[in-house]
Amino acid sequence: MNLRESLELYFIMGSQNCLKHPVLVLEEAIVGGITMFQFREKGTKGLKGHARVKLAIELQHMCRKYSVPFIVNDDVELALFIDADGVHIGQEDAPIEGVRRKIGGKLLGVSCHNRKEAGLAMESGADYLGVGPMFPTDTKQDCRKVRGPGVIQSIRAGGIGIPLVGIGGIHEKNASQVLKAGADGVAVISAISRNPCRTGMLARAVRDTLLES
Ligand code: FQP
Ligand code: MG
Repeated sequence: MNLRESLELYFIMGSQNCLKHPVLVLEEAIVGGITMFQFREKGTKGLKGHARVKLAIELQHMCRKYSVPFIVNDDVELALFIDADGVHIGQEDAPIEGVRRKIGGKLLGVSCHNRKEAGLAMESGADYLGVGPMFPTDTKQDCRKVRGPGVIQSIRAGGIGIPLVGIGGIHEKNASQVLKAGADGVAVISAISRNPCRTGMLARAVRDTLLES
């Protein structure tokens, strides 16, 4: 699968987002139709140390079983240690060029909030962008102000064509707005982690919108 296709329905989570065991949540999400996964174990409720690494490996094995790309959030050393498929970093994390040098050919995703950050991320070696927040969300406490799908239109209008997902407050009812604005896919945490049995509904909403356009 190429990267653009893998970004269609990008599921992000850690144990702090789940109401049952994260491995069960992930398998249900994969069966429901997610196309990429990001391990984001962080915050005061997140696992630490050995337990965190152990969970990462368990989730990575589940992804391998179904050939779903496995990305690590923030932690470049963990991604290298377990040989993940890639890393996702934000504007407040390590500098993009340095991470690119460390990870070689692994996938590199970068969070962006506007056209300027998107352009710089692309020049610095990002493979894909995560743009948001699209809508209000409670999942991330240190979240920036809501941009709306319009920021994706402005990034595309600015000539930035690399693979890109929208993130923040996305669910089956508003996903189509994000795709119609020019995203290749949507990234979600709560929409799936709190309700993995509904993954199929979201996957179909995304698929149908992409087929229409
Ligand atoms: N986009 C994506 C993705 N994944 C993310 N984790 C973020 C944006 C947010 O560093 P960041 O990244 O701003 O915050 P945090 O490390 O708390 O997640 F594109 F993959 F959907
Ligand atoms: Mg980060």
